[in-house]
Amino acid sequence: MELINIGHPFETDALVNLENVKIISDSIKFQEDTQFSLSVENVIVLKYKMSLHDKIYGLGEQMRGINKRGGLYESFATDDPSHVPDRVSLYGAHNFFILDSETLPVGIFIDFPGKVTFDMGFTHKDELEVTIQGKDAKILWIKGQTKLEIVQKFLKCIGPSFLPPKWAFGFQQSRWSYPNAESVKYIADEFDRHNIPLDTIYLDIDYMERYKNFTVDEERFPNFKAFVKEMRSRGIRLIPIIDAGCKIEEDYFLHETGVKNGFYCVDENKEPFVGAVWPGKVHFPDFINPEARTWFGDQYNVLIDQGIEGFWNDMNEPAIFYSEKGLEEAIDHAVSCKGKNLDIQSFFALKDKFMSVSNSMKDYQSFYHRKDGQMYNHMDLHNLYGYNMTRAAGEAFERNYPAKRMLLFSRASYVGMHRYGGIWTGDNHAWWEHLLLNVRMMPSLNMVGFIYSGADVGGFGAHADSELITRWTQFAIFTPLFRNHACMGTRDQEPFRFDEESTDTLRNTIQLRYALHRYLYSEFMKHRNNYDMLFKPLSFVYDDEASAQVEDQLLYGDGLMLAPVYTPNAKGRYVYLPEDMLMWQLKKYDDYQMEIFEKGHHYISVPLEATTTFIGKNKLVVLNKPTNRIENIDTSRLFLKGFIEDQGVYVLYDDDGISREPKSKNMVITVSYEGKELIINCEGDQLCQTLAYDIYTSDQKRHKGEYHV
Ligand code: MIG
Repeated sequence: MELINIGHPFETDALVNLENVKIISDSIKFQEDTQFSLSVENVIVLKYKMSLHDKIYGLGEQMRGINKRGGLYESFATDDPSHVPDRVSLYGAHNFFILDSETLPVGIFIDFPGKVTFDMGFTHKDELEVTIQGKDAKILWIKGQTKLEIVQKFLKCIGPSFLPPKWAFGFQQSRWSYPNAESVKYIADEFDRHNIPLDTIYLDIDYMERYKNFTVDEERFPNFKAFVKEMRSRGIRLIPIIDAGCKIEEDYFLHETGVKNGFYCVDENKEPFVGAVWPGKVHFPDFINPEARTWFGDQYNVLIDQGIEGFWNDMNEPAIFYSEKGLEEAIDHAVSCKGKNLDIQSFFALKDKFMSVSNSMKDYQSFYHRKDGQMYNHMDLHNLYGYNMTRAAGEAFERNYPAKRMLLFSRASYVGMHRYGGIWTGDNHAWWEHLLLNVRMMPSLNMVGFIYSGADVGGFGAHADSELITRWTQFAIFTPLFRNHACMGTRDQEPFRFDEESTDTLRNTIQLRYALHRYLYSEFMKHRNNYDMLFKPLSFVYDDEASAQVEDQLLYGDGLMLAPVYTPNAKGRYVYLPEDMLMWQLKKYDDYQMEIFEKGHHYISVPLEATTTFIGKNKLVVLNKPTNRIENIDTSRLFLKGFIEDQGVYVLYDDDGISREPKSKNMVITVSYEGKELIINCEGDQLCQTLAYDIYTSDQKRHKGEYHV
């Protein structure tokens, strides 16, 4: 691994472990090593001539496929809810990609806090061109024998993911908004009445008093502390939202202390910059300044003291609906048009004037951050904003609650933020295309450290139908963050809102998530601790060309392949098996079909009531009996499934799920087969009493029984 510093790069703290990295001072080595050309003028440009078979993976939260070749992408954290195919930037800035070339793959990370564009063979089909909007950047490049090796080296450089508490692996229900205590209670009651597992309910912006961070509206949530406690006694945790913009209001503690201490971003006159978001006019905390981070992070205590154990940070690109200046200009423009006979060009100019008032580059250029006595224009550090908001919270939790894990995730992010929190993928839609996008994005998010992540299940914008929700839920039981969330004004989409059949299927599917809890947690923790990807494209493990073509299946953890259904009215789908595998199709955790399929392409039937997965050769999966809350899961009796040719070993990991530095326990399950009897053996920590097994061997025999640990 080598790192070149060009100019005087701003320290983003993305790279925290440079143990095995050589620091290089001239660019010749980079060019020789990577075959990229590098030019530094007002901007930095990297170019590479691709050959026919080169593929590109990575870029984290981005549109398009698993193979990113042929597209145009931009790293510039953007609040835009319209994730259409040609959208070039979403909420994250994840400048890491692997060029999988015919010679050797190389991974490249551009550590630069401003805008970067990635023309991955878009303008010219065989030219890769990266443009960094500045003269100062760090470029890290990593060589390795395989793509996976490169990713693992990179993940070591950026450090391990934050640890979510175990309960954060339960099902989570959200909506913009459950506006008062009654509506929250109603949701909890309905989940219980329908016997659907649930661990958290989200509080969107309406819980606050006039959208003021760290306040609770007393009319809608009277005696909030007691309410949090009451819900907690039912095993449900409430997760409030925090926005980046802080309301300007006299006597509001956050406003007063922020202004007094100079903790807000400033305009060119060093006055706090004014923008407008949900609360109306706001100031934006200067998260780049470590003191401001400490101050803001400590504010979460207001809610933590009332029993809150998790948060989601929103609007931190930052989203700016308008600035005073921008709005004034637009209004002036409109006034000047009044009474005139507008030609079409002028009409559209008028319309665009208002459309471009939000998230405008002019506004981003007009405010500043301050750190160590220096001023930085926001444009130059734009992509660090959401990262440092979440860092402010994460650092504070660690400082103030060193013994305990908190749930935390963010909308905007930069590489390195995963050490403090996860991400959700923002305002997607109830579109089948966005279910597929969710599938394709999981591995690229894992490539940049975001292992605790997920999409709004069922889609945020637009009305969802029961079939879409069902198929989406069947995939999302595997995503660590498993949350159904919807936009204001859309149809209710909680799992019990549709017909009885759909409720039954959704209950069974969510129960399956809880039945897989021991396994999913074990896989999450092992992959996190080993700097590995939890979701992998097939081509990261299998090197045949057919695997490289697969854009709609994923390898999950160590042993499963997922082949989700992402089209309406599907009775079946094509699946590519990179080796012989055992299809495991589940209507319920204890009602399933298994069938061995040979390596190759198959058309398989995919009933709407069933989640379809595949178990790899010599792989094992562990299940537990589901309950309606993660914390009530009984683990004395576990169920072992598998597909064994000669021997499979599964290491079941567990810990207390709440300590920051947990003591790990490992039970090693070995299943051997020599053509006669199946031999099961457990060693290490005793994580259950009984293992009820149902295992297929590659000679088409099925073995059922019980093993006492
Ligand atoms: O401008 O808080 O992505 O999840 O429900 C919309 C309201 C602000 C955007 C988030 C979404 C959330 C919504 N927020």
